[in-house]
Amino acid sequence: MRTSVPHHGRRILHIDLDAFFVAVERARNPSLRGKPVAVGGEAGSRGVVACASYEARRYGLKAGMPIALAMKLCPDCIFIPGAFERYAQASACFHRILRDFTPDVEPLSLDEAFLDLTGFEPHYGPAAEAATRIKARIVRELDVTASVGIATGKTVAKVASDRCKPDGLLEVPPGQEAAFLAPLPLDDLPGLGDTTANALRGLGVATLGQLAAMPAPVLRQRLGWYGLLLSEWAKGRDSRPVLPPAPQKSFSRETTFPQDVADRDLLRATLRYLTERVAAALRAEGKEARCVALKLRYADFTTISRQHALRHPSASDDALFQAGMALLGQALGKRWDKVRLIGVGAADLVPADLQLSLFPTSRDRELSLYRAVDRLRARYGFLAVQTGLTQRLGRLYPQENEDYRLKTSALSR
Ligand code: TTP
Ligand code: MG
Repeated sequence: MRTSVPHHGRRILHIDLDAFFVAVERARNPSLRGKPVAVGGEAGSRGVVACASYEARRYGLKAGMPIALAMKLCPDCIFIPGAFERYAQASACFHRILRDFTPDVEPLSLDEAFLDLTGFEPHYGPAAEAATRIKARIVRELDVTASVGIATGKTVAKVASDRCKPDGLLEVPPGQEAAFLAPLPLDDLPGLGDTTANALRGLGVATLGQLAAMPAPVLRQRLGWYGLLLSEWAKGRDSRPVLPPAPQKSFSRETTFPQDVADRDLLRATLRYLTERVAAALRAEGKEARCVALKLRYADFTTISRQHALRHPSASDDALFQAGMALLGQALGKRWDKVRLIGVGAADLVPADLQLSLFPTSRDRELSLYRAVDRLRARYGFLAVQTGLTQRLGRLYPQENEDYRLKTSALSR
């Protein structure tokens, strides 16, 4: 139905969280509010600023600036080293909220996405109302503000959200795109790099209105097809669709040990932990795996990978772990040596069969148990529920955010 809507009738949202890393820090520590704050590197170190609060930006601080310079510009600024896991977690929550509103979400970065809300009026009211609800939900769940631009296409929506920061909402009505962009400098157009901007300025073009007015043959000659594309965008014409990412084909988690490991129990415990993470990720996506893979890297960096096909698709901790253990047993049977890295993956995915039958089978009971575990963990952190096996990892790894902090955090998906 939506494909029949012409491009100029679309309602595309661009949403971007405000001073994201700082906002996450402020949610945990409200005393940072209203003050110049920067996340990135340790104060006095050679790092750079990753994120500066709007108060700090008034002193000229911005992302990418060396900390040393930032300290000079704003001696009162509070510098925070930052913790990527926290931002990754907040980001996952942010993108989950967006997907609650529509599956048509194209994530752009940790704190940024496009949404296509065309045709959702009967459901959420006008797009601006939906945007207000999305913003409110993000504040409620993350205590972070967002800025939203709404337009008929991606380019104008993104420019609009940039221009209403922080905590803004700016809708460009259909037909107003070109007039909205016209007075803005070239740098405001996403996709227009420094080199092109300089080339255009050399031609006497300084604003998007002037770019839009350039004769096509001149642009074509100077900048090629790219020039024509930029000119279309500068006119506010952009029919590119919002593209949700392709469904994930596999899930995996791996970690490198702080020291090479010969202790089989420790290998088993780590495998158990990684498998639980993989299984939880599968369940969160409503998927089951037909194949389990084990990866081992020995101390001499030799790396092996072994797969095991499951008789029935599964997202059960135990079923996946048994398969992983069988693979580990076989691998170590062939070569018994110190292990540097261990990883587990789930592949050949199918949609989970979520129907519980009228007369519960043992599989159904297991499924309800895992759902309860997942709910507990969503509330109290991953370590709220542990098996005897994973508990011993506590001696090896520091805990952070109710989870073990492995050396290579299990971000690989
Ligand atoms: P941005 O959305 O570009 O910036 P921001 O959220 O800090 O501020 P705003 O959107 O309100 O202008 O980037 C999101 C996060 O990505 C940012 O908080 C920190 C991180 N980041 C870096 O680590 N290095 C960088 O150079 C940039 C630009 C961002
Ligand atoms: Mg941002």
